[in-house]
Amino acid sequence: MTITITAFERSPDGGRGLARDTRVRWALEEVGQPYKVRLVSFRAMKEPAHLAVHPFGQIPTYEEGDLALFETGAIVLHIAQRHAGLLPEDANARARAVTWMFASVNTVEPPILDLQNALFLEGDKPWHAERLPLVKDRIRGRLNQLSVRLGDADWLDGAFSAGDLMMASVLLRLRASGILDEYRNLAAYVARAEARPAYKRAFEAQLAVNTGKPSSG
Ligand code: GTB
Repeated sequence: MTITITAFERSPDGGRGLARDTRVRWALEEVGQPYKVRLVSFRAMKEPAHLAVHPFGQIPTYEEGDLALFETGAIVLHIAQRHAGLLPEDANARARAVTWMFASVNTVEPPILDLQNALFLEGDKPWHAERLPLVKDRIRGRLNQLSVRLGDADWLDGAFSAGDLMMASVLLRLRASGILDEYRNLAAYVARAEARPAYKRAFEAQLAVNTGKPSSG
C-alpha cells in the first residue's frame, strides 16, 4: 500500500532537516519503505482538506490506505511496529525503546521548543533578555541528565532504535544555539545519528524539495 506523507512546500529552514517530516522520512528510510510526499503551503495546512487529516493544521501527516495519522511520535512508532529495523525483538528492550521515544517528545523537546518560541516569537518583549537565560538553563538541566545516562555509549539502550531516531531528531534542533556542543557525548551522538545512510537520504530528499534539485537517493 502506498505511503504518503505531507511536508512543507517551502520550509523556513530551506529544507535543512529541522522540519518534523525529516523524522518520518528517516524512519521510512531506516526500514526501507518507499513513500510519496504531498507538499502543502502554510495556507493549505489550515484548510478543511488538510485539517481532516491533521486537526491542528500541521505537518507531517502519514496516510496509508484508509489509515491517516498525525504526530511524529505516533507515526514513527507505527512505522517501527510494522517493519523490522527500528525496535528490538525482546519485549522489555522494545518497551524501553518506546520509553525513549516518549522521553524525547515529552521530556526533552518541550524546553527546546520553548527556546524556539523565545527566540522567534518573543524577541520584542521587554522581558525577553531576562527570560532567555532561564529558558536555556532549563534545556541544560535536561541535557545534563541525558548526557550522564548516555555516557560513552553509542545509543541510549543497546542498538540504534526508534528511541534514538526521535531523540537525535529533537536534539539536532539545538545545534544553532551552541548548547548541544556544550555536551561532547550528546553532540557526538547526534553526529553519529546524522551519519546513518538512512538519515542522509531523508535529509537529501527534504533538501531537494526546497532547492528544486533532484535528490541522489
Ligand atoms: N507535535 C507535532 C509532531 O510532532 O508532529 C508538532 C508538529 C509541528 O510542529 N509541525 C510544524 C508545523 O506544521 C512543522 S515542524 N508548523 C506549522 C503550523 O503550526 O502552522 C516545526 C518546524 C518548522 C520549521 C522549522 N524550520 O524551518 O526551522 C523547524 C521546525
